[in-house]
Amino acid sequence: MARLTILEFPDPRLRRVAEPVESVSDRERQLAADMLETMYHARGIGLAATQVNQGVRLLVLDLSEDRNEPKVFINPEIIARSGSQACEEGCLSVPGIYAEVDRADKITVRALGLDGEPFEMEADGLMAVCIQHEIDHLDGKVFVDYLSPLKRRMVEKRLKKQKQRDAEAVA
Ligand code: GNR
Ligand code: NI
Repeated sequence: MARLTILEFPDPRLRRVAEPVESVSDRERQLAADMLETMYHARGIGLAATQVNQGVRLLVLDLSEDRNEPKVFINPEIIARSGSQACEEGCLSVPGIYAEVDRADKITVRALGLDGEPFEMEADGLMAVCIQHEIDHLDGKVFVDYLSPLKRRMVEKRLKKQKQRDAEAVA
């Protein structure tokens, strides 16, 4: 297993649209294991392959308290959605920034598992938010895209300042 580097907004590589996996192989199983290790280390509840610079439609998540219920979705598709909810979102690619986003409240997602077999799952609450957030990453979208242009500029400024401070601290 290996920990991977998480790209940070506004890295243009976060804008790439990921390609479907043609057949699930050891390559995808290794990537999923590395992404889970990366996600657990960063204390996130989800991670999309786009965030670790891999252009394939694969995401991982674990919303359990004990961090022992990893889930892997390959070529995920939302096949039904209903209702709406507003959730305060964060993102490992936008560190330290939190903002409310409106999403569907209930979804049904279809995907392939690590065994290559299709499955369907219903999700609501935070699980539904997380799956929508991760599929957005696979489509080159980041949650700050939903903010007003003004708020988004404030986020960009804050991240730039933080990066400068980080660089000065190392120097
Ligand atoms: O760790 C994460 N927490 C989170 C909280 C509210 C809504 C979405 C998320 S996903 C995020 C991890 C991440 O950036 N996944 O892409
Ligand atoms: Ni994210």
